[in-house]
Amino acid sequence: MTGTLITVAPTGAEHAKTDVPNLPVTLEELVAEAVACEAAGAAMIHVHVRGADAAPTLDLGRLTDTVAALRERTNLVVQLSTGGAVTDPEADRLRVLEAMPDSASCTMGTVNFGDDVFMNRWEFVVELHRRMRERGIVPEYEIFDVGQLASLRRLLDEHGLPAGGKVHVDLVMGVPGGMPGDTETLVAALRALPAGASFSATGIGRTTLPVMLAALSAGGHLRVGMEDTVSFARGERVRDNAQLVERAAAFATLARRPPITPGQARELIGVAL
Ligand code: KMH
Ligand code: ZN
Repeated sequence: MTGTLITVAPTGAEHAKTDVPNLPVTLEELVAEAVACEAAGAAMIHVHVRGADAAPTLDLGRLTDTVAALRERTNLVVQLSTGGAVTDPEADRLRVLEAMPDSASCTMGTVNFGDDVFMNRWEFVVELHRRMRERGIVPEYEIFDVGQLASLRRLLDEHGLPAGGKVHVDLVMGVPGGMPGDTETLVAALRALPAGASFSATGIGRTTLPVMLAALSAGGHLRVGMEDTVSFARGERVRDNAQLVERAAAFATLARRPPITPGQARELIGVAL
């Protein structure tokens, strides 16, 4: 694939609406952002939903409605987060799959997450992988630290390829407690990728641009969005998610790997057409 898959992660579970008023938290806000991001070059959306109080939730009804609305209004590959918020119980995180998205995230290990701990026990990871395969949902393996790539290779060796037969990894770099967001670490991670895997990368906060440029130069794909950064430049808040997608699309085009379409994204990661 010569183009660039741009995934938008518009909301996340960490930012509060009171701190970031333009964070999309209602279904209407989320769908409007998704439509604008698709027009700007995104092909996949990584979704966390919020409740009526704007707090993160894994409510199955809301997740199901969100998948339906995104499918109706966009052609984006719809990926639900099974990571949720650090406080979400495993059972709720597994239940996310019942909303039947095209894809879902699957984090490959436990990591310190700022002052919190993002728990991903081995048995839980295996269960996520198994249930996704059973339902034909394509995983995106989320990697917060380089050692988690060894766990991914173990998972594939012991439990086989995921639904769709392709392996797609997202390197989440620059989380305090995880791997740093720099070129040296990106290269180390690429050396540890399973053979034949495709990858995207995202840099949290001020690592956004260095990670984006390093990933592009290494032939990788990009994830951007207000889940990962709410500042566009020093002292300048992000206008909206489309602004981040537009910048990623511009860099990808300059690098002669322009954004791919949602159809090409399905082919890349193995989502049934
Ligand atoms: N919110 C983080 C604790 C994922 O979406 O799978 C986990 C996260 C990863 O965002
Ligand atoms: Zn997420």
